[in-house]
Formats: sequence, structure tokens, C-alpha cells
Amino acid sequence: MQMTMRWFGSKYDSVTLPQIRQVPGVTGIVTTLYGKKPGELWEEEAILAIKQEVEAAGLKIAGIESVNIHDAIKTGHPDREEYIKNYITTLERLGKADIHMVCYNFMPVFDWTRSNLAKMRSDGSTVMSYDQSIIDKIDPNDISSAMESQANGYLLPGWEPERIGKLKELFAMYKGIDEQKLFDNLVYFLEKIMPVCDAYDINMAIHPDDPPWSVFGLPRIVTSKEKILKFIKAVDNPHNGVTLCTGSLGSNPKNDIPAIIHALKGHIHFAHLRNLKHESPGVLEEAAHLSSDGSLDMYAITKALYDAGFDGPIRPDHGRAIWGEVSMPGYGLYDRALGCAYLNGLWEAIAKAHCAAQCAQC
Ligand SMILES: [Mn+2]
Repeated sequence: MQMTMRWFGSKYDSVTLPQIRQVPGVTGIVTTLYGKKPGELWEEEAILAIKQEVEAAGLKIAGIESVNIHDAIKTGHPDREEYIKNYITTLERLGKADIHMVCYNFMPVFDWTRSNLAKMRSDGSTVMSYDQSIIDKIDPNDISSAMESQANGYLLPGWEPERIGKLKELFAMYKGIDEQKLFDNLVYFLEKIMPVCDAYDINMAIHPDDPPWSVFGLPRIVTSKEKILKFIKAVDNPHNGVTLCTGSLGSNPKNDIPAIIHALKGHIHFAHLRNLKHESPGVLEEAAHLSSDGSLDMYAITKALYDAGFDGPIRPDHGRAIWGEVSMPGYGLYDRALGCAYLNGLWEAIAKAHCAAQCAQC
């Protein structure tokens, strides 16, 4: 595995590449052209510029998170052909720049959703949290201003104001789109892009829905082991894979994450590791990465990745806001650096125990 951190680019991120370079064991970042709208073509020059900037800091681009999918592709609108063409060209340009992993999601209208971006915990840190009863009371038209007002002045990933500003149109586009149609549109998209992924060895890593259930009545299809296996099997190609996000999948306590990892062996191209604490059904908050701070067994999850032969990038995903740091919610330096150190420690212990057990056998 390769330990990485997410970085949004020098214009958008409070954390710098030289800071990331000093986190022990971190050799790469995952990034994006953050100003790009879903569906927009990525220019070669822009891709090479960010690559050079990252490499000049002594790091590597381990993958892109994300190249976002236009709603015409998700809804199967006739315009999708044009947007798929753009997507293929962007993938081709990324492949030529020696970038081989692309994260994306297939969530209708809204990307990730939270009810609170700065919930105070007993130790004085703040975390992002989710309470279904609060979401149920929010008009979908008000959710973006509720999220934006808590974003510390940063642009939130997946909440592009131009797109979210047209919520009525967006909801109208998804009228009549049920789970089956969304699934068919995902399969259609994947079949179209697999040839370019084969040509440039690009691993596509779909991000699970966050949270993994329907929000505001919109369909969601990347929510459980069974549903993920359905589209992995529908487009039978090793480049058709997932981002194993423990926080998103783990929001539903019924998702057994080590079992999901084993079921998806060979199709996990990227891992987001974080912990969360379940309060009651539909009520949860993010936690420090340490197993004992939340409800997920991070040792069992890391061991399952190791045992499944996972060799892609891992990132510590969201962190708490600690030590007075002000950043984009979830993306401060301090707690994610602690997360890297902890996850590197788990990985080293698991790898060495595995080697010792093998030596004992021979
Ligand atoms: Mn994630």
C-alpha cells in the first residue's frame, strides 16, 4: 500500500505540500483540478502543471479524487454522449501523465451529506456528524446554505455552488430515475470507459454513497456488499473497482467491512480509512482513527486489506479539528497526520506478524 493524503491544490487547501511531505510514511497525495465542474474537459497543461507542482515537493500523485460525473450521465440524458466523450479524453490525458487511479461517485444531486460540520466532542475537538432526524427536517433547498455556513469559508468538495444553485432543475432531472435506472446508467458509463482504462491501465474506484442510504428520496446504489458486487459483476473488468471508504460504508452498522473487503478482493483500488461512532440508528459522528475511539475495528479492517493483497493508495480520510486548527471541515493537517501514523503502525505490525508466522512455518 501507499500512504497518501488528500490535497485540494494550493489555491484551495489550508495544508501545504511541504507539510504533507513531513508526515512520516506519506509518499503521495490524491488530488484533483478542484476548479473543474463535472463534465468539463481537463486540459493536458493543467494536469501536467499540478503533477509538476506535486513532484517538485518530493511527492507523487497517487490518483485523482475525483473526476466528477455530470448529472446527464447519471440520469441517462441524451447529452450524456458528449460528457462521456469528455470523460474519456480526460482519462486518456491522465493516463498519458502516468496517473492510473481515478475516484468518482455516482450519487444523485448531492455528494456527501452531514447535519453538522463541527460537532463538539467531550475532549474539545470537533467532528462532522449526521443525524437523520435533522436531515428529515431540512428542505433540500436549504441544505447547501446550511453546509456552506459551516465550511470555514472553504469550498466543500462535491458542493459546487454553480451546480447546487440549480437544485430545482437537478431534482427535475432525477424525476423518474429509480435505483434500476441509475444502475443501468452506471453500467452504460462503465462499459463506455473501460476501453480507455484498459489502454492506459487506469483503475476506476467508485466511492460508496455517503451515507449509504437514500437521502431526500433520491436513489442510491453503492451502499452494501450485495449492491457493489452487482455492478462489479455487470462490467467484468479488473479496472472496474471501488474506493473502500470505511466511514461511508460503516455509517450503516449492518455493513461488515472486513467481509466486504474479502468479497471485493482485486477490485479495491483505493482506501479511505476513518472511524466513526454510532449513537443510535441514523445518528453518528466521526471519530479519531483509533479503534477505541469509535465503533469500527480499524485493526480488523486494515488486516483484511493486507490479507486481500491490497496494494493501492490509502488515505486517512477525514480527521477531527484539533489544536485550534482552522481548515476545510474534515481536512485539517493535524488529525489526519495522527491518522497516518496510526494506520502506518497497524500496517507494519500486521505485515511483520504475517512474516513471522510464515518464517515459523519454514
Ligand atoms: Mn470517503
